Amino acid sequence: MYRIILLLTILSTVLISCSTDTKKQASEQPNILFIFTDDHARQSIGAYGSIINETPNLDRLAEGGMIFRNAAVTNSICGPSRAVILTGKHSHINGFMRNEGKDFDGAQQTFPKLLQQAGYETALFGKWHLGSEPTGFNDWKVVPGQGNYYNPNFITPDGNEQIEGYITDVVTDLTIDWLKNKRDTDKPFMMMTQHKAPHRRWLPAGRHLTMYDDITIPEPPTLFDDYSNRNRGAAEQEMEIARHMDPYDLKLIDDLDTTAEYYNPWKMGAWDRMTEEQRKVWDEAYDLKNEKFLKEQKQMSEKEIIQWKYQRYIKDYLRCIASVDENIGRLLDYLDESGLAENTIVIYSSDQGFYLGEHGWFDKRWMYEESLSAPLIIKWPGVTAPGSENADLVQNLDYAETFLDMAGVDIPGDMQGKSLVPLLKGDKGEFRDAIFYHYYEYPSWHMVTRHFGVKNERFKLIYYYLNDEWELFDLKQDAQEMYNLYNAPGYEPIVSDMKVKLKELAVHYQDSIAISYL
Ligand code: SGN
Ligand code: CA
Repeated sequence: MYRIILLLTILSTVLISCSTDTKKQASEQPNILFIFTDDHARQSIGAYGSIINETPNLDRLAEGGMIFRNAAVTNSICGPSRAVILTGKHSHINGFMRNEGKDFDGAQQTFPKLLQQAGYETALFGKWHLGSEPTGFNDWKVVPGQGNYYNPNFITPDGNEQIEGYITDVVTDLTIDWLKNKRDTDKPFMMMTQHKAPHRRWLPAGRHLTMYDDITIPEPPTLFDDYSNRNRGAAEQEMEIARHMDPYDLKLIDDLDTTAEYYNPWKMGAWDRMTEEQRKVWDEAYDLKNEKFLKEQKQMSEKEIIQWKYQRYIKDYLRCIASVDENIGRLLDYLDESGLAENTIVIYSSDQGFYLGEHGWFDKRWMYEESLSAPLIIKWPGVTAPGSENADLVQNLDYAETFLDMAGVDIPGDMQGKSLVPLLKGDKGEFRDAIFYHYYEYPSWHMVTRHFGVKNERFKLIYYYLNDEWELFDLKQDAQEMYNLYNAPGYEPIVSDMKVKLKELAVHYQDSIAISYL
């Protein structure tokens, strides 16, 4: 009898200590689910005040956590944004300054590696776009380059594979399958679910192809911008809905002229990869709409044609967002059903913002608000007040530090951002008085000239160094950034203060190119 009691005592002590251990781990090392899209503009998220679509699942995430109203990137382009996130360092330090160029150096310090060392299991599925293979992940499957919307190919540690389906669904399936069946349940996880959608050429899923058919989406007030009062690069870019969209963007692909400059068999690939069934659904959705336009366009004014292109573009873009939002719902449901939700931090962001017709544009790259901004929503159960908001000047430079801090891991001194954890806990002190930005990819796609700049809570100063032109915007008076105040009388003290701040930040972040111009 005594022995049995002893055994029971030992057993219960073990059980109690076991469960305290689990609790300790649970509270100290939460799971992290990072859901990341490609080119998702905040203007198309309900919680950010969208007037053009609804995103019930992103809104649900925001209602459960904190929405950042002033999150920005440091270099508004895909690969570079991803490299900044992985390293917590500006592009000139992590070495990945532009999409086109040398591969990401995967041997360097990244937050997934540091999380692994701290006991996390790490996984990444979807778009990667850094040239070299992922490092620091226990499991990964990434699309080559930009990837394909339909029946995508994946590069995996065990070779290549093609998965039938629509990419946003496939990437979510891979995520759920890993969480459910593959992960080591003794370890906390860091999961990076990285969608291709809504990247150009905005190919929606079959089930969304006729969504919005019967409505007209409101146009942004600057759709017909004439680029006066701005640096000359604003008029010289190649990202206008009016002039730079080709038949692939507009889904007018049936009668392509194979001798035209835009003709590109690689781009046909997007359509050729569809199964017969997928193609049938596609054709049924677009054929009649296209026929109508092709017939009517001869009678349409130039303005009406731009308006038609805008509607075609924005509807396809929003249909891609519909797939993203649905799949976020699936993931959140899975976390709820599996009991993981309670101890899983969910983050939603995108590699940069995007133009949804503002200034007549699509694409990104500029330090102007639409492309500088990124959505950032974080739900941390038990820590972040549900439905809370933050307006601090945060950047994607801060994500690595934040993830490490969430996991209780020391932030290396050479990372350049700051943890957002105090903000998530409700700290209201000043976080940062200004942010620094530098875009390099020129000449290249869309011809946005190189620039760097500084933004504080009211003003933005940008220097286009190849053209030696400056811009100053007062975001309070001119949220659309239509009037360059750089030479306006009365603004001299602001220009000079902003230049001081710009130099201070260039020095602080050790940006030798920027320093050489200041
Ligand atoms: C592709 C797109 C461009 C886009 C870049 C960079 N062309 O080259 O429109 O700016 O990607 O985008 S496409 O014909 O392939 O659609 S990024 O998000 O990867 O930086
Ligand atoms: Ca992108």
